[in-house]
Amino acid sequence: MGQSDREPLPPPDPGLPPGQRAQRGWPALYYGSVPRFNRLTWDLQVFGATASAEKHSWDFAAFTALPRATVHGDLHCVTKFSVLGNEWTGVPAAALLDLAPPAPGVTHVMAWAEYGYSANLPLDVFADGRTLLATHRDGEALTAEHGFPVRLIVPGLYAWKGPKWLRAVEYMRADRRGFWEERGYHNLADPWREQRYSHQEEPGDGPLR
Ligand SMILES: Nc1nc2c(c(=O)[nH]1)N[C@H]1C(S)=C(S)[C@@H](COP(=O)(O)O)O[C@H]1N2
Ligand SMILES: [Mo]
Repeated sequence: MGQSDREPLPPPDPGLPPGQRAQRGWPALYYGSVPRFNRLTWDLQVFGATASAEKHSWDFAAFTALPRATVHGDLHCVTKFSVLGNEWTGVPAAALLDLAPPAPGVTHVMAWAEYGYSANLPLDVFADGRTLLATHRDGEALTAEHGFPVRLIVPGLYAWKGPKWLRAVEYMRADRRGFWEERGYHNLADPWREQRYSHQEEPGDGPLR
């Protein structure tokens, strides 16, 4: 019997990336302060190099009606703790890309949060089926300090790549560094390769600072 005749095996538990330790509970970590949510003024925007050249936006009611999915994803903080075994529910980034298609030539996105926090991602990472605009963890709505009403979850990367209090996604035709990537953290942030700091970057890993 050939390999292709077998039932696919479930993916193995990836465990802890090098240099990380499992954290009990769920600490909240953020730069600055927790923004206050205002249902009347909140929106989520997609701007930059969209296919239509128009900005897209959803108010809170419209955002709540978007397609939803659940993914499993560990949260690896670059300060070396990992919160394992989370189940996230929210809007797949891929669904946002369908609703607000990028123009040809878009290679990266910038995810923007309240107060100007930002994180850059390659478009293919953003489009990955596990990347989620998460509203719930383990079935419960995010609390304010964990990003209510919505945060980005990028399970394969260090957690700073997932802005809490997400407000916008910018489509870009070239890479540009986000908040921590400008302040000494690695442009790519793969925890399995321990890409923690920008001094570890190889030529081509990111734009010059
Ligand atoms: N808006 C915003 N999002 C953010 C941060 C932040 O400072 N501001 N910190 C990041 C970092 S470094 C980590 S480790 C995770 C922490 O998520 P948690 O507080 O829910 O554990 O949020 C990420 N998202
Ligand atoms: Mo972090």
